[in-house]
Amino acid sequence: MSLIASDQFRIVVGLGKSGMSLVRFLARQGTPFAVADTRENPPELVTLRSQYPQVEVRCGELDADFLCRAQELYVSPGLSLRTPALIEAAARGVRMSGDVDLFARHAKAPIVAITGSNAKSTVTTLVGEMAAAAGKRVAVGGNLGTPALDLLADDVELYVLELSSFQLETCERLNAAVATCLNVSEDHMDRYDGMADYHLAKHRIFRGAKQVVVNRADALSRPLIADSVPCWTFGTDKPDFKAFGLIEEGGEKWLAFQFEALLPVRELKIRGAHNHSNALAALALGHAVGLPFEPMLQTLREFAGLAHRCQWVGEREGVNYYDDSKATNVGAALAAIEGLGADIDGKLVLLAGGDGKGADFSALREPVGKFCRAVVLLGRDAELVGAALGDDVNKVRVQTLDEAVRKAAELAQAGDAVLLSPACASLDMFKNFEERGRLFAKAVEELA
Ligand code: UMA
Ligand code: ADP
Repeated sequence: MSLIASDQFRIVVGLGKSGMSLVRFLARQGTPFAVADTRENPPELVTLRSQYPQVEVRCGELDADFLCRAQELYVSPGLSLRTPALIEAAARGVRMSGDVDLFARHAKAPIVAITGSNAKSTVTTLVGEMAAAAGKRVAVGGNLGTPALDLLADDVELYVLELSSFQLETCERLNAAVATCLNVSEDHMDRYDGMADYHLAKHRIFRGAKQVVVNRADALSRPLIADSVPCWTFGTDKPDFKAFGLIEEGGEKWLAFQFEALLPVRELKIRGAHNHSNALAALALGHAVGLPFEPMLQTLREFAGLAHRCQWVGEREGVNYYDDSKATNVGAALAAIEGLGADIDGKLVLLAGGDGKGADFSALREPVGKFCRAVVLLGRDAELVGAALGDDVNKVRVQTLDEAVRKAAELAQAGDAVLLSPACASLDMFKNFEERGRLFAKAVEELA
């Protein structure tokens, strides 16, 4: 394949899952391209070499001169655009793009676009299941599951995409039928220059959106858009016009739209105030794209939640064990501690720590003081988390997850819950959050 600069030539930067979806897409389109990855042995190298042996691949440190042979780069969400070679290529006039940008240019069906610091996967899955229950041919993916470009198909009637701030950085204009930023709390501070920078990346989701959904409880979820763009809201307070919320009727709480009660929260399988908010967000998004209420409510009655999100994994001697391994930031752990803490008779024994991604853990201090009997700390940033919690709570430092579970079992009393909600990423000790959750459940199973 020739490497002469042309207005057709592209380079895929990053050969992971999304990079490989770009390779498939560009090959299908007949666009000439090459691949680069800073890693010597990127995850999809073997697949690429066997399926597309003619494609040039450059592994190791990025070479700006090589990148400048392309008119456009498709950069992995795993790489910051502030990587020096990418800055240089951009300065020399190469356009920066990504898989979601390309997806948006080619998708023919409406897009429901979902970002936020937390609850993305839960709400994305819910909206996907609601659409399927309403009889739509729906394709669900993005940051969760299948990469966006692999979803493109002529017969799809609705796309539901979970999008990370990383993916949005390279997305110029998504033109979603409805877009939401569910909530914004500190995350990925090792990649962004503070909260304003992170917020800006997330809010790119609203570019070209035809409707928006806003969280009434989170001012940072509200986009700067023209008044003419229809805006639906959700929140766990009483709803008003164009709003989803909670109302009291017959002595119990109901999910409601405007003044109409839809479903008693007792019929939801997912628990905690944060999940009421998630159910309402999904209803708002589904309603915005015309899904009828009945199949949406049926989905809410049946949805038992995703694995590793406050998932019950066992009971020993009156103590329940919950896997919330997906709580990889402070906001998520807060929701779990407050949600579960208020829901049980006893106290929580919390397992926390891992790769803290530069976060400030001080917001955990008060809810931990209120709801936790003890905290078992593990992982690279255990000391940082421990220091932020202060000295009023019993803290125990351990080296392994097995040891953490055994320690937690000793500390917990009947009626308590042991909660793995680390407020940190897992990558310092585990392959991913799924592995951390699976090993937690296994350790619980192995308790004598
Ligand atoms: N990397 C390099 N050099 C490169 C490219 C990547 O060192 O040239 C490293 C980076 O540390 C990077 C990691 O490899 O973080 C993964 O990059 P990748 O290109 O191999 O990633 P993919 O397999 O394409 O996965 C990406 C998303 N990963 C990230 O954003 C880090 C996946 O989200 C997503 O599911 C997938 O595309 C399909 O769309 C994962 C994720 O952790 C689940 N997302 C973050 C989150 O949810 O918090 C944002
Ligand atoms: P994401 O895809 O954004 O990481 P998930 O649906 O996978 O979101 O949930 C991740 C974590 O966030 C869960 O472990 C849960 O404890 C927490 N969480 C769920 N809903 C909310 C919410 N509405 N607000 C804050 N945290 C939440």
